Amino acid sequence: MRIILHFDMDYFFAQIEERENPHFKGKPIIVGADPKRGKGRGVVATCNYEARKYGIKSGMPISQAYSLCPQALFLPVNFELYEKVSNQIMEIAKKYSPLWEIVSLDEAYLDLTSIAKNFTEAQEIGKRLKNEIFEKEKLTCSVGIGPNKLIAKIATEKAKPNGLLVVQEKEINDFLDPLDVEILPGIGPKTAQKLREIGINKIFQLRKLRKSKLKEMFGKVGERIFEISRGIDREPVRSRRIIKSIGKQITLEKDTKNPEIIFQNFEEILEKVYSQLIEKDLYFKTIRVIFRDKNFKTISKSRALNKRTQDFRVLEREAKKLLLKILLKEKNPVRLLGVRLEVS
Ligand code: DCP
Ligand code: MG
Ligand code: MG
Repeated sequence: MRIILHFDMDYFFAQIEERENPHFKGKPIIVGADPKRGKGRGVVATCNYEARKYGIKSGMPISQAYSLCPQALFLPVNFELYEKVSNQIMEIAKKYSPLWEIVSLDEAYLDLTSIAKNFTEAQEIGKRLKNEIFEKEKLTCSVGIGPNKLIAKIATEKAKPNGLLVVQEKEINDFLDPLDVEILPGIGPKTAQKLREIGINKIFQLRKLRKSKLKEMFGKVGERIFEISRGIDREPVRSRRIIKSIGKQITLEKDTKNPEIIFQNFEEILEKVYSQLIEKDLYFKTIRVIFRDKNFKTISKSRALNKRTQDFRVLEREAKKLLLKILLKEKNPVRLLGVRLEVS
């Protein structure tokens, strides 16, 4: 039997902005791209709960957010500040268990199995963690505690904002029953849509499906859905990130020497790699460009930066320099291009 705690900061970027500018409090605040009076491109990173009342959400086009609430305060993303605050919060959290896993800037798991005798004790630890983060950082978070990561994470979601929720093993079914299937990590909008088409919206309905039916509908993923709908999750809390590098390579449709085609493909690779980086909330320090010519001769060049970064402009600039260096020397048509980043 395990006891897992999950916490997630409330409206993280926007809450930090409120803390830094107390006179903003009570107003709708949107952090993200410049709305340029409704003509801006880019998206909402997050917004506070006042802004959420207007239907604004993370990932929404900033122009749409502007039309929903033009009077909101639109603020640029001050990533350095949020990262610094995040590090401080994680330092606090790590004191509560030697077994921790940071999931993103504002979210982590702590395995309390060897720390707390039971869920009552775990709840006390959760309260202390919330209080310490609030005392030291003047920021609220939500905490979920459960017998595994899946249940702990959903409990946090249901505790939001500024709450704490404990779900014990014996309470799993009652807890999950009334929730929408889409709250389950692993059930995205597409899977949910397929389920809705056969009249399944809530988890108690999902649980009535046989495993064979789920397999027939979703293949291998169906087995996983069978388990998560019952709150079964065996994933351990992992203290160290295992990802050491991320990358992408593509074989061109035809071997070519045309710089326009080469760079067009290269930009596509860069965008794909960058979105992996952001998705996993990683930083890169070394960039490697891989080149293979029509005779399968393979060359790679890399460059290490002074400091880890998440900046796309740095990636683009440095990767293109490396590619140019290779292209100046290699005269044969290109067959394959790739980019790999060493990350942390
Ligand atoms: N973020 C982002 N783009 C997204 C989602 C999130 O830039 N599409 C950033 C801004 C968030 C932070 O990551 O503040 C944490 O994401 P969360 O999903 O935890 O969302 P919030 O903390 O903003 O709100 P909540 O209270 O729902 O956790
Ligand atoms: Mg959050
Ligand atoms: Mg989060």
